[in-house]
Amino acid sequence: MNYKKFTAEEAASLINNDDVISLSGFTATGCPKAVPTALAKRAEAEHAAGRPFQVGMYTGASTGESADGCLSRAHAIKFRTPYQSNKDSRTALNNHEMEYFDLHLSELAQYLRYGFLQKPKWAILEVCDISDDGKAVLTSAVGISPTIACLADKIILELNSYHPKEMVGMHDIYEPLDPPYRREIPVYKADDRAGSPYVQLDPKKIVGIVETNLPNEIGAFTPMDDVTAKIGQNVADFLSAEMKAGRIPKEFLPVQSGVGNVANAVLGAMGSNKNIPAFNIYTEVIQDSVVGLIRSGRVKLASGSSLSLTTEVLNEVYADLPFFKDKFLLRPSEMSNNPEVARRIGIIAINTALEADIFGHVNSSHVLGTKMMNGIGGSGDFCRNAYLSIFTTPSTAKDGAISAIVPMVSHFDHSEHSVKILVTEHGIADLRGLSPRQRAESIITNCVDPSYRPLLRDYLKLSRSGHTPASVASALSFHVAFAKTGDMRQAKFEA
Ligand code: 0RQ
Repeated sequence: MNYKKFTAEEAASLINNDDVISLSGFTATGCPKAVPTALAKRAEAEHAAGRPFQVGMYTGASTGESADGCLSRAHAIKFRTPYQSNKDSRTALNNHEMEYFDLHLSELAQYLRYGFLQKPKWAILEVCDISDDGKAVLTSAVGISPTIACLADKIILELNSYHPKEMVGMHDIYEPLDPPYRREIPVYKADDRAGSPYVQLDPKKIVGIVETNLPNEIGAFTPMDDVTAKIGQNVADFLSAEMKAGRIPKEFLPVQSGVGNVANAVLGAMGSNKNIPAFNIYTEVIQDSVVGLIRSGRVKLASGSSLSLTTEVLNEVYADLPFFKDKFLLRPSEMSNNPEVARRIGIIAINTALEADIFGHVNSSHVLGTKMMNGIGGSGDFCRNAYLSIFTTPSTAKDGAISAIVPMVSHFDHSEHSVKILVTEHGIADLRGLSPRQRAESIITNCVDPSYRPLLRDYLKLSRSGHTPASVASALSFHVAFAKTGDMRQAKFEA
């Protein structure tokens, strides 16, 4: 191999204050780890010497402890997009220590190509193999790698031997042309391939390679409890009834499933429901439950932007690569989350809400209106364009002191026009074809925790006129009550 080998510290020493870096990966998988960690140490040393040191940072989605975590603690990030889910980066952005902007994940690659955002100087990519003519095999995620590899002035590679070179062929690397030359992405079924198994790099841009052997940093899921199990069962029962009614074709449709504990449980429940035939997944993050479903034959193929698997489960996949290799397709986020593809292939989108309101608006990103949790991620890419868009949430949080269903969402991500089905552990509100008044009735009856139903019915009585019976004076009364008393059940309404 002709490329220079160097240490992570030597690589980090090339990056200057105010540079813009961009990383491979999508969630805490497939991301470089050694160079960002060395960069955080460099930032700390620069700060200790009284010099400023901060970089702008683009990634496919979130990253893990060795990028978002240590760089946030080192106060080394000036601006950041499009998604995060790390405790320290959440703290930093909620404390205004970094400028963060949330973006639909499918949009970042084209935003960069269109010149809407500052061009990255550096692309730092995790690969499992690289040829002398620049053919790079990515590891367990793709994200925005093909785009940043093209746009960045310089490339640093982390050649991570934790990931087997034999995974070549699992990736489908494709970048669309930009308007006015763009054509449709040629994916007509979840398992269609459109691109190449590797990312073509310009060898002249590769400044060096850091050799590593480091696992991903995906945290464990909380075990399924009664509430998540019931939500999963409700979704599975609903989909099976839709099939019986002829509203989902008998072959079934590709499933997109969001991030987190609830989403993991929902997929598990769908796999156990024998009325639902074996299905394909067309999603962004492939989580643990999918691996078991592939083994049992309940999932035929999973296309996504990342294997967001815990280390134990990823090791299981790597140990049995001949079996799994043709059952996963890893694609750029611009392709996995593409609205055009989602609409064409008829995705059943299942995402998790933090909060929903009685009219069907959803907040996926902000706790109590102001504090960012993770971000919108890909939920907006899918829900607006899905064949059927389902949002799930436990009906309450914090031992019942918070109702996840409120008079009006405290932050707005997905509108009543995109949210078709709402599911909690109590039941299913099918909002298709309902007016705002009917939606409110359906959500209160089927989804709201019984301890909040009378309050929400009282709220609805406040406004007797108008198409949407909202009360401007009391719309955020649940949130006000929580701020004042620590319990939304103490809400008081103004006429
Ligand atoms: O807090 O951890 O302190 O107990 O929120 O709640 O029930 O564990 O939910 O792990 O399934 O994540 C929306 C965050 C759900 C995730 C979200 C508190 C609750 C708990 C987490 P604790 P759960 P999950 C694909 C698509 C947006 C992006 C997306 C997410 C914590 O699914 O980030 O969908 N989605 N992307 O107590 C205050 C409320 C609350 C609340 C729950 N109403 N108010 N706190 N909590 N409801 C992926 C990608 O895009 C990459």
